[in-house]
Amino acid sequence: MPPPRELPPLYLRRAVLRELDLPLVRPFATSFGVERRRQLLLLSVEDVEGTVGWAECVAGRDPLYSSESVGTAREMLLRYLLPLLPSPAGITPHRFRVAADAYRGHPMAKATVEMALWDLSARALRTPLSRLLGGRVRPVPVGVSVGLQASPQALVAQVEGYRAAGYGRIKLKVSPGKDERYLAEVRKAFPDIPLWIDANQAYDRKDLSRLARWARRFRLELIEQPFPEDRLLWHARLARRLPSASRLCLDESVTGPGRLEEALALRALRVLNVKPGRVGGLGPSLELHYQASRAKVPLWCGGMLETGIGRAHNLSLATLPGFTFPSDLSASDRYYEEDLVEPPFVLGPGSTLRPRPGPGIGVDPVESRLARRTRAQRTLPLRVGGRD
Ligand code: OSB
Ligand code: MG
Repeated sequence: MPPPRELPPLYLRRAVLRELDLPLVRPFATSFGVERRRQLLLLSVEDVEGTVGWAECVAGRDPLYSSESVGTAREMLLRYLLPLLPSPAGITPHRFRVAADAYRGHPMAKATVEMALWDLSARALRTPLSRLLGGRVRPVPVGVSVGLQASPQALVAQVEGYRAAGYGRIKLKVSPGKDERYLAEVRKAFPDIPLWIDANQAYDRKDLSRLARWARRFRLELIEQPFPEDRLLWHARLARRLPSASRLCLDESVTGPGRLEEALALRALRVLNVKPGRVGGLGPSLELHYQASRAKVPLWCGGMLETGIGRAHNLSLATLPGFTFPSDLSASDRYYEEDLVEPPFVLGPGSTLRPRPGPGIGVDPVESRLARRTRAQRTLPLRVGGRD
């Protein structure tokens, strides 16, 4: 890994941690649960010049996708992580990461602070975050992730809607019982679309042969995280059985560079889904990008139903050269009636999303929407005695 680029230290004045509640345009069902609204933590950090950096925490209300939740992240942020910020020598995303490493786990909580510091650093330098990360401002290929539906017909109708809206590849959530018949109907209705599936760990090793069969029968381009997070060997076994046109992709299993090294050694993946909000932030994501690219494993950026703030971060990361597979970064109206940011993200030609050229992530929340959606708010003074 090349040494992290040293960013100028930031001198902070305050942080504001908000808890928001936003209704989704439609329920999002996965093998681990149904989300109807997104409850999220939103963090802003302000430096002594008054520049503000933003980030959102991807933890869900309940610990279903991973062990973290809004509650655990709130506790980590208020009690352990935000208190690391006041520093006489200033703070950078990397310095924060090193300090936060003293605490085990809680990558989503850590990522919230780390990513807000990246946005603030880029804004203070008046440069787009994508540039600061080593990407370039370019349209990013994207697709859409479709939740579990009540019937195969309902799923076909959803896919139809997204295809009409311009999405290229379609990722279907699957879970035991809502799989084969659903896939068969979608493949029949759309013989040629690029089709992915994501199981969020819901299958068992006894399902290995069925999964391999579906890969051929339904011409699946990608199978994401079929087995539990810690079952790298099962993933490696399935990867060996897949036709070359079907790639095994890991999401939850890849918690950081150490786990990726092991997964690569075992050949347990041929594509990597990176979610900066899940792996501890953008610094760790850059390491994963470097490692995967060196191993010739293509990447794409996953999503966690983020608002425009989190999506803008993800989009900045997805401008890096290794992100060649279409990312789970859809337009604002796929998630929310009214996104937090204005203008909303809209799907561009060829199923792409365009990062904003502005400094940092290039978007700000609309004050009135923030006020309307905020359920609780804590302001933390961060000034080091005597400064400012
Ligand atoms: O596994 O990719 C996932 C949403 C919540 C939790 C886990 C996942 C997802 C998605 C949504 O697939 C993708 C998006 O934000 O567009
Ligand atoms: Mg996934």
